[in-house]
Formats: sequence, structure tokens, C-alpha cells
Amino acid sequence: MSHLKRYITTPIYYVNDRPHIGHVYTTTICDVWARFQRLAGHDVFFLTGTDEHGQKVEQSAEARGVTPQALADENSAEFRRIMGMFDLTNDEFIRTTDPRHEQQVQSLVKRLMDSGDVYLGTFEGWYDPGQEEYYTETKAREVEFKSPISGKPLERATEENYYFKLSAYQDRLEKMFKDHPGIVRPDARRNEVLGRLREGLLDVPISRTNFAWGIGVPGAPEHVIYVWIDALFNYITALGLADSDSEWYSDRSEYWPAGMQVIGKEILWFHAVIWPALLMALGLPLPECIYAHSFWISEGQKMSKSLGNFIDLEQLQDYMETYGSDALRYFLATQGPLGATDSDFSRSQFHETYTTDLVNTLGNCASRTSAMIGKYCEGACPEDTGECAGGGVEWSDFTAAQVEASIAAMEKFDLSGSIAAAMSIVRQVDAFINDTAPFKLAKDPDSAPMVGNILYRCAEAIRIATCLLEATLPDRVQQLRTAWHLGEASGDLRGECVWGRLEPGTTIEKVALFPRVETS
Ligand code: ME8
Repeated sequence: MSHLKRYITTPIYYVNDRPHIGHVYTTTICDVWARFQRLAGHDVFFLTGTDEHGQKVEQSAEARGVTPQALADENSAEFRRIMGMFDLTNDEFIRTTDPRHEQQVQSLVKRLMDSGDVYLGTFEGWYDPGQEEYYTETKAREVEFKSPISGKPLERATEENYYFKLSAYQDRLEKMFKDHPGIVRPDARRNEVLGRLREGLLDVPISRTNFAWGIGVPGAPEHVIYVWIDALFNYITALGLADSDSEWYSDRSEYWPAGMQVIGKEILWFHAVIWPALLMALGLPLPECIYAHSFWISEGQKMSKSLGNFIDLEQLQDYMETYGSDALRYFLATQGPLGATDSDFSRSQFHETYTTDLVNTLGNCASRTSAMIGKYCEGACPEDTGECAGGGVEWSDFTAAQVEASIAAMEKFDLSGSIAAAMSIVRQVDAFINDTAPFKLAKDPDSAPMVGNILYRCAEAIRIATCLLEATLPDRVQQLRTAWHLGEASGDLRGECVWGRLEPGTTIEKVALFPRVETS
């Protein structure tokens, strides 16, 4: 990635549902990336928000006897609340009912009408009311005239609609995938899109007339702009791209194009095909990467409303209370469904990951090291006199290689790879302590310099590893920074990770970062 300004987005979440693990997951992994980029000195804009229009919201509101706006207000507030609850550092929370978004969507659609990319046409075919999606005769036959999502019968539909001329973008989209194969990742997802692209593209209806809860088509208010078009535009309206007189534009327009747009695999088509085609039609640059992750499943089963096995906010809160918010972030980032396979969210695996990585490895190493510095060096960071301390580790080279590996993995949105590189430093410290046994050497007063050398190396390696882990474990790394008097992050991650930055003489207090949790 070449930009100094880095823009990362999550999908905007539907307000007709309550927040659950899926929403927390996507927003958390984006938060890890955003924090990491900020620690590396980049100017980051991190966007999330809520998708508030459409027939489903209108129907849910009607069922509850409230206005769609009231339902949207209530549930959007709930999504906004989780951003605070999980300490997610989004720079904006966009709502599609915000007049600043609505007005820009209208002007974007108007531009597409003026350029001929949007035209009025008649559709005859099938409609899935649950998904708000139209099917051609061929597609409807393929799914046996039933919704592949809800299983309910498709309805016959004839409608005069505005269409987006997607078919005109077939060649340009094919070329896009050829020239920028990394635009959709992981590879398995890109290949899936390519396969479907080869079947040929049809124009997409982008307006509806059978309900009212949405943004009116400019000049034809009986038509409501399709919720997906309205929603996709959030990524650029939040930067004010369609209103050059706005504050949003003056403050944020330079963040486009996005560096990373993260979504779940079920909304790949809209983001990998329709979204780039809309941008091409508007003459805007394309995002660098659309990353479609897979799904969390629960204790081996797909999560669904009917099974009632969604990991909900209450459960997530329970994990946070028991293990701490950093533990939840660590589990989501390292064990989650980045890549092409689904991941199982199970209590036992959560516990095991916490105990193995955070209690027994990182927590234990930091506490052993600080306890020994307390005991053998009066709590002051010793000096590394360079005397061979045994253990056979070239610390400076070894840590430099892990730092580069960790940064490179994060660039590719390989969160677990980035974290693994940092954790390999901590594991090396663990092995080093066992090999060199400073607690034995300390019995002989003549070995004091050697003990100091060993402990300096341990503390310095832990310091470097935690710089790399800070985006994932912000709370506990802050605790370590305080106890070890390391100061705040400088915004120069690479520089901070250079071996030897830890000043001898620094007060190193004992830390207990991750308390052991007993399973009930
Ligand atoms: O689709 N595992 O909103 P939505 C992991 N409004 N992530 C999951 C998940 C799971 N089991 N379930 C959901 C919408 N997600 C539209 C998007 S964007 C212009 C409009 C996450 O509320 C994942 O990121 O249904 C998925 O894409 C998103 O929640 C869907 O949220």
C-alpha cells in the first residue's frame, strides 16, 4: 500500500437486527488494523455505521407499531453503543438516514442518470421479499422459485424501475481483475466472483416502488433508491465526495480511495462487482482491497435466528467480564474466519487460547522477567554489556526479522500472521529464560553482569513484541507501558522496535497482565 492516508471501512449494519458477534467481529478486526496503522504513523480514517432504509426496516417497524425512523434511531444507537463498549476507535459512525448522506446519494444517482448509466426500464420476473432481491426467470428456476435464504416462495413481479447499466461494465470489470488481482481477497473469493462474472452481467434495478422507506429517486419521488445502492454509497458520502462544499469533503475527501474495505462473504457480489462498477461510472478511483472474510459458526453449528444460537452481546459481555476485553480481541483476531474457511466460536477454545497464549506465554514471560529484575537488579533495568549470555539467539537480527514479518502480514490483513510473528518473540524469550536459567546464575554473585545481560534481553524483546501487539491488546500493553515506564507509543512503530531502545536504569515494576481464569 502506498498511501499515507489510510481509509478502512466495515459494512454498515442493518438496524432491523440486534448486534451480534458477526458485527463485533468485523468491526474489531478493522479496529486492530486501524490502530496498527496509527501506531505506524499513518493518518487513518476508520468508518462504520448503520444501514437504515429498506422494506425490512419498514416492515419490522410496522410490526412493532413504531415509525421506521424511531426503529432506526433505537437500533442504530444500540450499534453505536457497542462501539464504545468494545473500545472500537472508529472515526465516524455513519447513518444512512443522515440528511448529509441522503442528499449526496441523490446527487450521485442524478449524476448516473445524466451520464446514461441509470435509465428507466421495465422488469418482469421474480422477487424475494425477505432479501429484497429480484431474480430473472433463469435464476428463479435455478433456486426452484424459492428464496435460497428463507426458503419462502419467490413472488411474481412486474415493475417499472430505474436500472443501473451494469452490463456495460463487463469488460472493464474483467480487466480490473486482471490488472489488480489483489482487489478482492482472499483468492478463493476472487475466483468465485470471476466464475460468476463469466456468466455475463445483467443490468440491476436500483429503485423500488412497493414501499416508501428510503431515499427518493431525484425527479421521481414515487421511486425509492434500492437499499443496496443507498448503502454502498456510504463509503464515499462519509467523506463528502458528492458534496464538495461540505465540511466532510474538506476534511476527508483525500482518504479516498479506501485501502481496506472489509465485509463478510455473503455480501461479496455487491462489493466486488456492483460497487467497482458504480465507482467506474462515477469516474472515481477503486479501493485497493475488498477483503471478504468467512463466518463464525457456534459450537460447530451455523448461527441462525431460528436455532437461536447466535453469540449475542450478552455472551460477549460475559467473555469480556471473565477474561478482559483484550482477551476477546485476541481471540477474534487470531482464531477468527479471516481467509476462506469458517471458524468455530467455542467456549473451550476461547479458554484454551487465552490460557496458552496470554496467560502462559505473554503474561508469564512479562511477569517472570519483571520479577527477576525486581529481585536481582533492584527493579532497575540492567545494562546489556554485550557479554555473551548464551542461549544462541542473535536478538537484534531475530527481532528485526519478526518486526518486518509482523508489519508485512498486517499490510495484507493477515492479523493472525502479524500477531504470530510478535508472539514468536515472546516464545523465544521463554525458551531463552529456560536455556540460560538466570535464576540459577543469580546464586553466584560473580554472575551478576551475566544475569543483567540476560534480563535486559528478555525485557527488551518483550517490549518490542508488545509494541507489535498493542493494536490487538491496547489495554494490557498500556498496563505494561505504565509498569515499565516506557512512555506512550511514538507513532513510529518501526523505530520503536529497533533493538536497544530500552534504557538501562528504567524502573521495571512487576506486572500481572493476564490472570489465570478457572473454568467452571
Ligand atoms: O449485510 N460471522 O448488514 P448486516 C462473521 N447492511 N461475520 C458476520 C457474521 C458471522 N456469522 N454474520 C454477520 C448487511 N457478520 C448490509 C451491508 S454494506 C454497504 C451493507 C458480519 O447487518 C459480516 O461483516 O447483515 C457481514 O458482512 C455483516 O456482519 C452483515 O451485517
